Amino acid sequence: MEKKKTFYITTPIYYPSDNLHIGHAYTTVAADAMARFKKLTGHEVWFLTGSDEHGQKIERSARERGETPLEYVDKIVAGFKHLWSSLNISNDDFIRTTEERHKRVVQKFFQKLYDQGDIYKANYKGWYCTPCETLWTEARLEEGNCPDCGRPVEPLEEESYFFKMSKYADRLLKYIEDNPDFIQPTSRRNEMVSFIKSGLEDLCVSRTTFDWGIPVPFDEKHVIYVWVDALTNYISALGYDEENDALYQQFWPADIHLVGKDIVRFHTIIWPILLMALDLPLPKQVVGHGWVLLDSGKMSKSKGNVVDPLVLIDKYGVDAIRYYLLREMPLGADIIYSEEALVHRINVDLANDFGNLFNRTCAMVNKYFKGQLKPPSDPEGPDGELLDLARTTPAEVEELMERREISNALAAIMRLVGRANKYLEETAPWALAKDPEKQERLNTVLYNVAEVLRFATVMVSPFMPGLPGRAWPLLGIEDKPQLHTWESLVWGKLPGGTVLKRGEPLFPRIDPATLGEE
Ligand code: ME8
Repeated sequence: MEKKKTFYITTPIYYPSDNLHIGHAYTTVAADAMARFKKLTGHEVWFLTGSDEHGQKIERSARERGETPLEYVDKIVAGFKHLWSSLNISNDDFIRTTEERHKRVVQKFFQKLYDQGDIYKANYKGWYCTPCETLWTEARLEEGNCPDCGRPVEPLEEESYFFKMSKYADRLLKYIEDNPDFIQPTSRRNEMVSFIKSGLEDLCVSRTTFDWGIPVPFDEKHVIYVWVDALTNYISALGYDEENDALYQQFWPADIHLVGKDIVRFHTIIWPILLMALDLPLPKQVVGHGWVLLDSGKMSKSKGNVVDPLVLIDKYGVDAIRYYLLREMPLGADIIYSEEALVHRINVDLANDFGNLFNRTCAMVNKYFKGQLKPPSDPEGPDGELLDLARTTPAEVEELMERREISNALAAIMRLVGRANKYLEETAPWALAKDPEKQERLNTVLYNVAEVLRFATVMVSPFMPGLPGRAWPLLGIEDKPQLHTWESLVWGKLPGGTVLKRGEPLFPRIDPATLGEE
């Protein structure tokens, strides 16, 4: 048997300093859609997410609440896991940086860099942004504040270990030039290239003024810098440098690190250089997506404007929320979240277009043929255009997903759904039904639309994984898994004799007047 191609995708490991909001949910849902899509199209997939539990920020938050850091993060991490299961996330593993399996790998990693002379001790004098967990030299500050988030920084002077990052700058630049897909989208790549060209400083990789972290193995009064600790999760979770490293052997290098644009720099400069220093393969691609913003700017607990995904799931259903996020966010761009836009998207695409195509089709097949379709006759009239679109859409979706354009991939699927709705208007089965001589034509028209619904359901399944379970019974093929696969998207596989059922609407229309009601 041919060996399946592998696909390893990761999300950032989130800080358990607070509960997650709709922005974090976007990253994980997008990674999940990519993972599921690759699985559907025949890959061996490993999908990793987790929590980044060390560092000064977490230690402070725990102290403010009178808890130990571990007591504090345990509760929040349980919330992360609950959110991911509520969002139907199919991760294969969840790594916590407080786990022994992670700490061991980080310490060995650090020790190797030290042993080969890439880490040295010096005095650090600079500035620290605690929310970003980032050290800055005076020259990089913008008006005295953190150049990333604009918040105030704190002076820092301590004895630290440094990693010789500057030594590898030219090699990294060459790698980025030789691998134009390494940083996506291109706008992010350009930013990173100019950041490197402006000069890389050596990286301060240990701290002594707090102790919530992984100890430096050869000097225990230092803890390892939280970003070095965190980035290593992508290989520690695979068992790199451990006795059982089968997952590492199978899945590294990662195909995609999906991250928000705020942390592209860590993933495309610090992380590849750390790997390069140890002669390890670099991730194939880092995709930096945009932000989910609110009218009032970025979501933050202190502004009290955080959108809780669990509330939305309760209200609108998980598939609708996933669809909204994935359809709305073009690769690399920001979106402004509003509940009005969410409801509008659900009503237009899912209730009026997709759900309605199901309702109309199942209702007509039941009314005219007591539910049972027969094999179609030869195509005529507008059939050709519909069939052509159905035949070409899967390849188009695959190509768009390869370009990481999730929103466009969904738009392509919805174009087929929209075309089928238009086809019903053009062929007017309700008029054909009145003519006893047109019964064969009526069957063909309804068969074609039912087959489009099968195609569309298979194609949207990675994005709305809850949908197929509700849709297959309506199409009468819940017990025919061979018709749910990507390979089954060959026109005409829906068997004649299939019995379609009527059911509850898949996506009930939401009355915009109910907006804001809990
Ligand atoms: O940065 N819109 O964790 P974090 C879209 N622990 N995405 C958003 C968002 C928004 N408004 N807000 C957050 C960390 N995100 C580190 C990562 S990885 C080795 C360590 C998403 O909890 C986005 O993906 O601050 C961003 O990169 C991530 O959450 C940051 O999560």
